Amino acid sequence: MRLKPVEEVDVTRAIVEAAAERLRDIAEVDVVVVGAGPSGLTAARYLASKGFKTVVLERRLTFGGGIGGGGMQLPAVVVQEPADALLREVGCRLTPYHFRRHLYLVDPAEMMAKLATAAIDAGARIILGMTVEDLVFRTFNGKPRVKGVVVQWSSIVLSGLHVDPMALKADAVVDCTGHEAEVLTLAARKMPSLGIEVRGESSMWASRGEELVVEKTGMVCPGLYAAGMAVAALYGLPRMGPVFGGMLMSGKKIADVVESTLKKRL
Ligand code: 48F
Repeated sequence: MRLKPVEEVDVTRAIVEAAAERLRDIAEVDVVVVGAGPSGLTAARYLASKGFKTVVLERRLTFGGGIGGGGMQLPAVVVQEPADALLREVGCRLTPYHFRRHLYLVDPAEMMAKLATAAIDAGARIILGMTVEDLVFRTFNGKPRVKGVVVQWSSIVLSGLHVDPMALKADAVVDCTGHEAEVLTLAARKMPSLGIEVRGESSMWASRGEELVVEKTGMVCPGLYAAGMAVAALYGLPRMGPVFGGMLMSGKKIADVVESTLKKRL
């Protein structure tokens, strides 16, 4: 079968029109999730399935965050019960580890692909190659409240050129940027009155880190939330290595927290 002819200019027009429509659509959303790692993709899936207009902004041109690196680049990661259920929901195949039956092995490529597919199928948008470089805020009774994000194409950021960024409006911004907690760090630096202090994660204690990261997942200040390793960085919790149950459960929890906060404001 022969491929149909393609006019270059049609490709150009089609992309420009589609991109303009998409960018206009995400200019104002309910929730911006920053980072398409395991916590961000899981948060986005649950938020979108709850009916929130959700966009995930990811700096790189791929989704998955730290999943793809497996454990020291060996192509497997571990998830523990009961978080295995969250991967089964998206169709991941899990192999029980024979020595500890509550631990399961997952293929990183499958996990990345299926978490992202599930988020997109639930209605979330994922924009790749976009960096969140600042926040939008307003003050209420003298206190700052986060109202959106300032974004730039990652390629522009990497170029070092001075190109003004643009802003997206959101009722909730969720920092899922991982170990660096980038959004929380810039909020701490630029809005000291918020009283945010990013302590940086501590050394490894997998089980404790997993437990605490889920427990501490939540709202950080009005309009700004944290999930995944950003929570560990914020509160100085132990790191955990290539165990992902806590990231998934944290993503699920933040969707519930955002839902209850936004509903209260209605
Ligand atoms: O690092 P990442 O996977 O964060 P996570 O969801 O999961 C952590 C685990 O992968 C692993 C672990 C498990 O125990 O320790 O490390 O907390 O994904 C974070 C994503 O955020 C993107 C970054 O490229 C990555 O894909 N990101 C970081 N800063 C920005 C950003 C930014 N300013 N704007 C947009 N994306």
